[in-house]
Amino acid sequence: MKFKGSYIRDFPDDKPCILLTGRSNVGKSSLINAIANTKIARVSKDPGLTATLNFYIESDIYLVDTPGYGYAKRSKKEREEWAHIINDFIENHSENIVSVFALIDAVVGPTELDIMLIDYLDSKSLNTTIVLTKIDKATQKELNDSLKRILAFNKNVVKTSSKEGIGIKQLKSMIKELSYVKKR
Ligand SMILES: Nc1nc2c(ncn2[C@@H]2O[C@H](COP(=O)(O)OP(=O)(O)OP(=O)(O)O)[C@@H](O)[C@H]2O)c(=O)[nH]1
Ligand SMILES: [Mg+2]
Repeated sequence: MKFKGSYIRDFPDDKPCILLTGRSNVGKSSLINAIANTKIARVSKDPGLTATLNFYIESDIYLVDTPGYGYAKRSKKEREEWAHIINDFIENHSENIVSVFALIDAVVGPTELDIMLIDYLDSKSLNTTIVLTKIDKATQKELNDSLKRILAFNKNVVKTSSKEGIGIKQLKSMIKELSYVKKR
């Protein structure tokens, strides 16, 4: 996997892409690193690190790291900017988005904003997979609760830990499959 840049111009219109979405701190950038098996995305324990789209290419498909949402300390302006960045990309590139990996923290479970986002993705008829993150950190009860609440979305769920490399192989084979899909 290679980093291609942070601007729309770094994304060729004819390529398929997978969007990674989720709350600040859910582990989007860490997941990119786990898939790449190297530290190409910046990771931080402080939420709100990734502030732009970041494009990565992996076997002819782009993975798009997005800024996280739901960070309480963000200003209204920053929140609006987030919505603008995401909306803009989805509106203009919906044909290229072959899938969305919607990350949900296994410890926290789906939040109100996660639910709103998934509803929005559904309204755009985007193919969404729920990626449960940080399962190494969740107790059995937390994991079961999160899974139970996610069931209602009726989506494919992949349980992962970037830290322990759980579920990464499965995601990689999904990405490979999706790279054969040229456009929606
Ligand atoms: N235990 C554990 N910690 C993780 C895992 N994945 C990520 N983290 C930690 O969670 C924190 C946030 O990770 P990031 O990958 O930066 O999260 P992000 O979703 O990219 O955050 P923003 O860029 O702010 O939206 C870091 O301290 C990571 O080390 C995991 O699988 N297990
Ligand atoms: Mg990030």
